[in-house]
Amino acid sequence: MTQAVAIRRVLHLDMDAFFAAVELLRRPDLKGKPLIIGGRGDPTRRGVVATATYEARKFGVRSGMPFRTAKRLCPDAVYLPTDFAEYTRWSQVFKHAMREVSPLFEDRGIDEAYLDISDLAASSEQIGQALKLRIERDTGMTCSIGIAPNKLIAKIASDLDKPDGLTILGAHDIPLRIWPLEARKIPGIGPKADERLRALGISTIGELAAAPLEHLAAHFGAAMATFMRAAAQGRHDTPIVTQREPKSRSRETTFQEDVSDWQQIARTLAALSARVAEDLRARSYVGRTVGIKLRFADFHTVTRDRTLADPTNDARVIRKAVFECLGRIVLDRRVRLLGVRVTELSEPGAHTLNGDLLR
Ligand code: DCP
Ligand code: CA
Repeated sequence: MTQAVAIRRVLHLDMDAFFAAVELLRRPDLKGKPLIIGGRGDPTRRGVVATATYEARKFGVRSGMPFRTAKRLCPDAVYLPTDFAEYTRWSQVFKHAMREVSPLFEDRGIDEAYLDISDLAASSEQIGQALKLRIERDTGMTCSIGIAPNKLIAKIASDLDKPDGLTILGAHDIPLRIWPLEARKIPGIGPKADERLRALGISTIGELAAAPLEHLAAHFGAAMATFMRAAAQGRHDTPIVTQREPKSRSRETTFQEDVSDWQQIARTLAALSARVAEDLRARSYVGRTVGIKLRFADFHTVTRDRTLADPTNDARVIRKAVFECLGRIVLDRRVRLLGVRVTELSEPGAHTLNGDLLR
């Protein structure tokens, strides 16, 4: 008797030179030029490259590189500052297109996400092509897609034919397409682990797949050894995690006794702002609209909100907006409850973004 084994199809999508591609939407005159995005966009000041166009990458410019080094490698590049609010906005556009393909969507940061397309009727080729077209139509930007039997191989696949790639791999393609790659192409194998693998004579994914488990475990511990070898063999079955984005974060407090002291109201709102900011930072969210809620002793409740130019999780920015909202309420009665809420949240992403973008 044969039993049908459901073959998973996981799609990983990664936008091409994302920050730079967004900048080119409003500066099409810069198309084809080496372009570097980062910090304040001023190469005479200290800064780090967030990303560079493929034209600049030809000179060796890479994400995370100091401006100084980039300038030496590619003296003629054009520099632009990062505009995180704009990247977040476009991030939501391509993710919306993905969610329409399937609700089995996993957000992995500002410019990448997974979809589980196992149960769709269309072929992987059709799904991948249609999604690329839709995103190009909606955003004017290209992306690279990998489709494979699991998340890990799909992510490696999306990187194989960048930019504007579509790479579809079945289990049978793994020996030919994945095994020749360097072991550090496996997400989770960093430069240190890679170096230690090389010391053991293992430099490719194929060599890792064939290494005896005990041998690996002796150097990396059982858990890491098992993960690495299974990943290299194409065995990796973590599911798509479809966490719904929270719509808002808020904190409120009810006084033991109703208050009329303005100082105490201000202090309480400042503390609530700090707690909401901390909560946002802990979850790596930024929010665009800050609001307050104030309930008087007679239960009459008023709210005010203010939308910021840039999404934030900075306590000082939130507190300032909160006080502006407070200024729009007439405090003519005793106050029973105060609340602070930040809405229109977005996720800066799983990437280690350059420090000036976050926090
Ligand atoms: N980023 C950053 N600092 C880094 C790495 C990335 O600020 N050290 C930002 C800028 C990138 C975005 O995150 O545009 C996405 O990162 P990717 O690694 O996916 O790089 P790109 O999208 O720029 O290029 P690629 O075409 O290689 O995906
Ligand atoms: Ca990218």
